[in-house]
Amino acid sequence: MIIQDRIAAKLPAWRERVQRLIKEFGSVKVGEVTVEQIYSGIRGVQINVSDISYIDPQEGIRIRGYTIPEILEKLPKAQGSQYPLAGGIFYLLMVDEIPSYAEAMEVEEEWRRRSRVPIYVYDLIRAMPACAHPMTMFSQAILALNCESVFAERYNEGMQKSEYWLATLDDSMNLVAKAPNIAAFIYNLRYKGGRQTRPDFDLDWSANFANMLVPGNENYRDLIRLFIVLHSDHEGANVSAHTAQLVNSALSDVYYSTSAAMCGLAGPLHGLANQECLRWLEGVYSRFNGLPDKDQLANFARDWLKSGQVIPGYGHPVLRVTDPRFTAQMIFGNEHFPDDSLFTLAKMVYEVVPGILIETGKVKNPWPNVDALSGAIQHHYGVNEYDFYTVLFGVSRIMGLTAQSVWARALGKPIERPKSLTTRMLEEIVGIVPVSEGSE
Ligand code: CMX
Repeated sequence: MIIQDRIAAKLPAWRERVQRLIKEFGSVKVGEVTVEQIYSGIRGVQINVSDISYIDPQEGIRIRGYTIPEILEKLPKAQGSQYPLAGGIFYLLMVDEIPSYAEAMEVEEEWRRRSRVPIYVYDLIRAMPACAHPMTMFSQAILALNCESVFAERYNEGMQKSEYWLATLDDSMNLVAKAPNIAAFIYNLRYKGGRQTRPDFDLDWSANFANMLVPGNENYRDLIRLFIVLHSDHEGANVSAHTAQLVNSALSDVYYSTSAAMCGLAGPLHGLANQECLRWLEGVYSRFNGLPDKDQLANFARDWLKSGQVIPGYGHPVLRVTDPRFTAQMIFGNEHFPDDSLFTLAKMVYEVVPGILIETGKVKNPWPNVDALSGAIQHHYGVNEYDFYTVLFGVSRIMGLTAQSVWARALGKPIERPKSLTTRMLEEIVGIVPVSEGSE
């Protein structure tokens, strides 16, 4: 398999770099942790190394060193399209090189061969109650696939540690290959009366996924090609990425770890924000019976904040500028449907809301993140069942999550085990209570 061969060729040098850091510089301090950081979501504490992607607060994400515009320009394009092949972004995430068209297509061909989803997964999804959120269905379906895990099987047979990454890669390829079929099945079962569109193996991976959701729409295929690139990875320490790393570090296979990551992505402060965004935009639209003017929107946003709620799609724990993934979607919308009503409203929100968030004096980043637009764009193509948006996000994010797992196992990362303290211990450390007997 092409990705396996390329990683294998790079591994000795990577292992040497990491081993040198641990052996020669293992005792060098990287940072310090404050009491405030412990109480505020271990914010900014460096807990992990991931070479797959990095977020610069002032610039946004770089995937394997490339910015979003560079990636969109350099990755090989699907035939007849100016948007990249998913096989190309996966290759970049995994191998750390921009692939040729032939290399990206080889990955896509491999996915095609692995794409069949066992019937029990569909049975499980069908058996879930009507109240189950699509993310619950998606996470459960991924978990059920654990029956197929190459890693679990080989581990039981006594696989060598040096081969963990190979089995993890095998599982990852299988999971990515099957994810679009599972997601489309959930969508059509939940919202389209169970009328499924069969996979079209003449289409590239993204276009095939798009076609199973919105059949026969070339522009929607391009949107999904773009969407997959934009959502594929966002550093190693956000909720879903960190969850996947933590679970996978216990040598739970990627079906366990990705399913767990999807549960984190399903939170309204993380991936569910795209669903919340569209709900918010629709709420504004119906409140004003159409587009408000800017003053009306500003007052609405102020009242919303006063009621104690967040404005979804705005803010970020790391970013301090407009998310370049938001900008890429804005360019797409302006090219394809500049006058769409919800898209126009989303643009107006971008002009008005940052100023309102700045007024609060507490929001560290008043600018939009990726979620501020993705729902409005899906809505344009008729995918207005916003409960489903985080599943779309999840299908793409599986690529980054699994790339991180493959490299973590390849570099021999051990099980994660940070340490927790008691409040009393912290009070002792800061010196406001005497050190108890028996403590140091
Ligand atoms: N609307 C209202 N208040 C906001 C806000 C927003 N969009 N963004 C931040 N704030 C508030 C916080 O709730 C916090 O208030 P309190 O001190 O009263 O608790 C204060 O501003 C400071 O927060 P921050 O340091 O600027 O932001 P955090 O790192 O704590 O939180 C995030 C980041 C994304 C959870 C937050 O900005 C938010 O809730 N945004 C809306 C939801 C959203 O868009 N999430 C998607 C994130 C993208 C992703 O998952 O990758």
